[in-house]
Amino acid sequence: MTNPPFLPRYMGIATFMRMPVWQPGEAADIAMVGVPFDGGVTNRPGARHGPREVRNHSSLIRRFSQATGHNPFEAARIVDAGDVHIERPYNLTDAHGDIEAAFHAWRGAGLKTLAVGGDHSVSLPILRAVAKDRAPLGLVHIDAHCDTGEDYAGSRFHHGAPFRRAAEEGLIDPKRTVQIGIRSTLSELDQWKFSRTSGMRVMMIEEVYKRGIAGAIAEARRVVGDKPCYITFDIDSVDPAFAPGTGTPEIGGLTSLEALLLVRGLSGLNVVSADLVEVAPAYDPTNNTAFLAANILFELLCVMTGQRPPG
Ligand SMILES: [Mn+2]
Repeated sequence: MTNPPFLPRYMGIATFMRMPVWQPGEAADIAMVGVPFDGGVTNRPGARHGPREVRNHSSLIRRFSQATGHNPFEAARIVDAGDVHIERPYNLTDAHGDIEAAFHAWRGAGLKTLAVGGDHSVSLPILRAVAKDRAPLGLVHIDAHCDTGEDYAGSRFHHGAPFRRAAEEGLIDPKRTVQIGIRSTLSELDQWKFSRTSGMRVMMIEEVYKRGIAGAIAEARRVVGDKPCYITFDIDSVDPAFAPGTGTPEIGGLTSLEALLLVRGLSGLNVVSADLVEVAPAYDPTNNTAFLAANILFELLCVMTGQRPPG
């Protein structure tokens, strides 16, 4: 077996962060997993191709955070546990069932998961598994959209409503949910009414701009507190100048640096698992979106492996 850190980064099979492929029964702490499903999109498809492209670009990630000195690969046993095998991709709720079952199995094996989507609808079946027996979880949700919408085209389940469903099912605590980076035009002025009426803390991009990243971090930490929480990062929170490879881009978003700093600032929270979603590589011939996603995943790994909050 080659030693990935010393193998040239363009060589070898492109697992997430060049970590070993996990086999059931092996001891590990954090499984990076792919969720190649985009049957829940309301507009442009393509996020099913996210995991493979992010795996490719994650080979560029090195071991240490230069900012904090943290090495997540030393702090925890991190593996690539492969993709959810979605046996029934043509039916949305069946596919969600396949996703949920896979995350139950990973959790049953004692693994925290860092999942790569897939459209944002996949966060709901993930939360069903991750929150089981310890619900409700707090939620840090970084996104251009609140994703707490009404039914769409006759479906309760789509990528614009997972956190409404998650709150209704008692998986997340709306009072310990913060949504950061929200912007864009709307179909209806009160499209995210559920966020407001359920008590979620919605931080629009204008507020992030006014507070600055440090202020946004402080507010997110206040809302979520010390109890167990989940982090979900939608790549469309970042401006399409940096991350055009996504199904529902919105201008006026975070810079790539702001996104890295924001995630890094969550260090010390009690994070049980996390995901990054909505990378649709076909819309970005530069592949910078997947490369950014890989770097955000590195920051999430640092947060999940006991990185001390930067001072
Ligand atoms: Mn989203």
